[in-house]
Amino acid sequence: MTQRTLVLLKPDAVRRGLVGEIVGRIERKAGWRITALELRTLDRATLEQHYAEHVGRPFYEPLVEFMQSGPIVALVAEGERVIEGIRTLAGPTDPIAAAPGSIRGDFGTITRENLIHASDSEESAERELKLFFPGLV
Ligand code: FUP
Repeated sequence: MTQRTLVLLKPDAVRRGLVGEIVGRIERKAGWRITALELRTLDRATLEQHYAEHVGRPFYEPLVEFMQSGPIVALVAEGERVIEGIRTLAGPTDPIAAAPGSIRGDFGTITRENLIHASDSEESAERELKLFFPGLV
């Protein structure tokens, strides 16, 4: 089943020079392709929509601040079961709980700065792709 998903490489990943490392892991999966990629700094309005489900949680404000703290890389990846697949490459939200070999497990320590966002379902992917790449057909 070919799918499309939205990936964000967060400001910590860009600051630490890990873009190539993370994009390389996505590219190396057989048959997956990057079909859009852009470095950009996010505004609050975009982040409020992106993280709408977390409004009111204690980590929400620091998360939105952090996500505006520097440029991010937004990309679209396409391929066989890519939604579930990139979530597996990323590992769970808490990088200390994430297995070595996963992106968060290999490079992260604290939950807020966990390097990567990837859509968690087909519904989220559709919504997030529209938000970040509205021109995409
Ligand atoms: P994930 O789907 O793994 O990206 O994680 P969530 O959608 O649950 O959370 C989104 C982001 O909020 C995380 F990537 C980091 C941040 N967060 C915190 O800072 N603290 C928490 O306790 C939970 C999430």
